[in-house]
Amino acid sequence: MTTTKETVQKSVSSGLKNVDRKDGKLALAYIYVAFIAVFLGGTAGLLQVLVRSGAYELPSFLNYYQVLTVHGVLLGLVLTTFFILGFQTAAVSRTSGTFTDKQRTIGWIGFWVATIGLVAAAAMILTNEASVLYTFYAPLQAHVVFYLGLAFVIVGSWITGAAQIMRFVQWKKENKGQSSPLLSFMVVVNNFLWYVCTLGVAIEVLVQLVPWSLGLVERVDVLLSRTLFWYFGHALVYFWLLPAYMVWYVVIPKIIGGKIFSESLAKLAFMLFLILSVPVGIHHQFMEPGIDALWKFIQACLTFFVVVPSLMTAFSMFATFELRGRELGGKGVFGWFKKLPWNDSRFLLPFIGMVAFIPGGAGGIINASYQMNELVHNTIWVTGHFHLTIATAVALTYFGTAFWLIPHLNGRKLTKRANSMANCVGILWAIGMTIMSSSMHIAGLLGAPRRSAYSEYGGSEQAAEWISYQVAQAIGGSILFIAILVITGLIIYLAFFAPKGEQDFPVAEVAPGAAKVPASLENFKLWGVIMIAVIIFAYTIPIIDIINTSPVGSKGFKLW
Ligand code: HAS
Ligand code: CU
Repeated sequence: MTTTKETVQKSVSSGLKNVDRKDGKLALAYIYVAFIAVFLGGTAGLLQVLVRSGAYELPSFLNYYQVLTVHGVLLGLVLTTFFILGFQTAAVSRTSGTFTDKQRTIGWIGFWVATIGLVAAAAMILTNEASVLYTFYAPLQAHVVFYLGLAFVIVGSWITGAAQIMRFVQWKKENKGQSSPLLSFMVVVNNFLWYVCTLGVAIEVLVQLVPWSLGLVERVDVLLSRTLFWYFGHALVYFWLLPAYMVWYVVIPKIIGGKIFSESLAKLAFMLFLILSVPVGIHHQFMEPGIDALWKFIQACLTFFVVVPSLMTAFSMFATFELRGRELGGKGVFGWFKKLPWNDSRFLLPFIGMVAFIPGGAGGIINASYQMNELVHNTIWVTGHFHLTIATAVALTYFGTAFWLIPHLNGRKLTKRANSMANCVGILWAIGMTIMSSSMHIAGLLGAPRRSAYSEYGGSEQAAEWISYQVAQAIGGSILFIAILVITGLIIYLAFFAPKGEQDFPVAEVAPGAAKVPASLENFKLWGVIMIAVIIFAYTIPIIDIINTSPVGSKGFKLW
């Protein structure tokens, strides 16, 4: 077992250290499932844009909302959760050291629990028993096996997450008084965030939806279920984002030959996400009656606070790029820009993601601006927003990471040609998403609804305005589908056919002369207490109100 203090420390500081093969297998299992989801979910996406262009009709055995459920569940829930658990396992093993056999076994138990859950939920969607979209809002009612399947995915993620935390705690014990390895620290923050936010959806599913779909109770409190969902749902988007930030903060500086701008800033940003990601969920419910305007306003303000750690991240990234570019002789205000390694897919894909996150984040701020939300809520503008954030900033970072991480874990190499193909993915994605997401934003402002199949609304003039944008969406979406095919080919190549070799797992060092990280930033108890306090503040009164004032509840509906 390689868990002595010396080996652990070597693993933290050395440049080229392989993740242990056995840990790698667990990470790969998760990552492969994630990419099966990419292929199937991407195919569903293609069908959707074609339907909405008005030029294509689905075969009679498929309905639009079933396809949309496949798309949202596979890409929004499965790709993300499975990739994150795989990446985080590798990241902890790389920076805290190899897992013990016991920790690894726990990791595998989590994988199987999650995978069994996934298969059960997928079977329900495919048999058209659960066309309830990825947010499974009541009163749409799915088969109970769908809800239980999702619950298993979450429990599985808790178990594997626990193994990652155990490895980190072991490192802490063996290295008392030292500041913890940044990447592992970030993983642990993300897992804590996940534990606290998934409690909301677990209560929704187990206490409300399961008994209701079994027929044990007739009615469900819809507003309560949606509030519990969004207590989880907004933090969910940061659970997706933080692994991308891990790559931006820790991996990218190494790839460009630079250093981490500030470890303290990075740790502070993550702790701010920990305390602010959950108590903002009501910004998804501004338009819902039954929640007092004061609490909507308070959570709108908290949402503006949670923008701050992203602004800190933007600042830190610009600083990293500029410092490195100048070191290489870049002159003038933007001279450094030319010095970045544009041919390296490990850099290019996450970088395109960062660029997309600028309008994506700005759109988020518009959404969060209470009154402006009236204009965009439930329009396809919101779909445009999250295709820039999750489906570009985050997804392209995941893809660019998988292309070096898979060969790192299975002892192969990202060859020059595979690297060029990966760059093609980045460029196709940038073009396809610019076309698709821009037209979604514009059509949304013109009133086009989201989550709706093709309709001319009885020849309405307003609906006629949307058609050209829907055609543009189909063009953008088709380009994205070509990218998905290239991605699938690349993943198969890297998994089974790429030449054997050593592929680095880049982990940057901190800039020399940096001040020691303040101990308070490592104090999980302190930040945990603040987190719980803010959540209790933001949610207690709204939830009591909802429970006290809700009408009798709703029966289940199956509208598909
Ligand atoms: Fe959002 C709806 C508000 C971020 C995902 N969001 C959604 C939905 C999803 C989603 C999936 O307030 C739909 C849910 C559903 O199905 O109903 N969102 C925000 C805000 C932020 C935000 C304030 N969202 C995200 C992220 C997501 C995501 C991240 C996924 C990963 N969102 C909302 C609201 C709604 C919403 C409302 C409800 C709408 C409704 O009515 O239904 C913020 O976190 C954004 C902060 C980000 C920034 C950008 C920082 C920029 C960086 C890049 C730097 C670039 C560099 C490169 C260095 C301030 C870090 C520079 C190089 C150059 C060359 C320029
Ligand atoms: Cu949100």
